[in-house]
Amino acid sequence: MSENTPKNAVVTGASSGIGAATVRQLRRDGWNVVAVARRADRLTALAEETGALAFAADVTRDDDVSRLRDFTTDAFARLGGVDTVINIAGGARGTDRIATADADDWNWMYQANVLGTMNIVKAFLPQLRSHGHGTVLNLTSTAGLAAYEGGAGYNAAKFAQHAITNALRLEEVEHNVRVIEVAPGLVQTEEFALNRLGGDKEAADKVYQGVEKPLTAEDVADVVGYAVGLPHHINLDQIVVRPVAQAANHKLVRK
Ligand code: 8X3
Repeated sequence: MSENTPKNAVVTGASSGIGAATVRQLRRDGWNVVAVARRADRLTALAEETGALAFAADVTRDDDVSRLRDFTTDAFARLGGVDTVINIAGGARGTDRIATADADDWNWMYQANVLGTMNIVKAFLPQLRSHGHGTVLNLTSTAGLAAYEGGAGYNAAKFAQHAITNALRLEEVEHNVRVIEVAPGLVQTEEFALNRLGGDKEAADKVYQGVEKPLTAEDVADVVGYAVGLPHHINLDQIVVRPVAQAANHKLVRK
């Protein structure tokens, strides 16, 4: 590894799905990882399995984020400091149309996807700048690139997260901070659709029904690991990743 090869990462949303798969991928690739999520029990199991360090925190809470920053600073102090921040925490709640939109769901989605990303980036930017070869990767969604019926609240949050990713790339270029967006389409994880649909397993299963091969969390983690593992002067600005069966958000082949 050259001296500019990134190797010390913070990964949020690590308790399940793409976040947990990303922690596993990075550990396999030889990274030091601080894995972050609210659910301590799941994090502990992941830490035991992978050798990542676990830190339980809610990315929407300022005090949690400050404690996370301090913990990570200490953890990576003798390893060259944090060089990579991967924002995977977030998610969807509800599929209501605007006519019946639930403001609490919208508020939760804005907090988790947008303010959570902002809080984490803001907390670690001073260290990424002083490192000299920092990377931020934000996991957005194809829902942040095109709107769809029943998607408005999630679309609004993901369009916003996509926008702050673009602004960040412009703002931080003088500090040599690389900013990557990974925007997945249909990914079958244990929790995404279940959370969105209020725990209705049958409805969640229908989201993927008949789709020959939806993406898996591991597929997306593979892409994330590739993007952050590239030499630092290469910036994959935006990676859109879908299953082949999904030619566009609204064009999904079901057999
Ligand atoms: C998930 C993609 O199509 O469910 O972020 O909005 S979609």
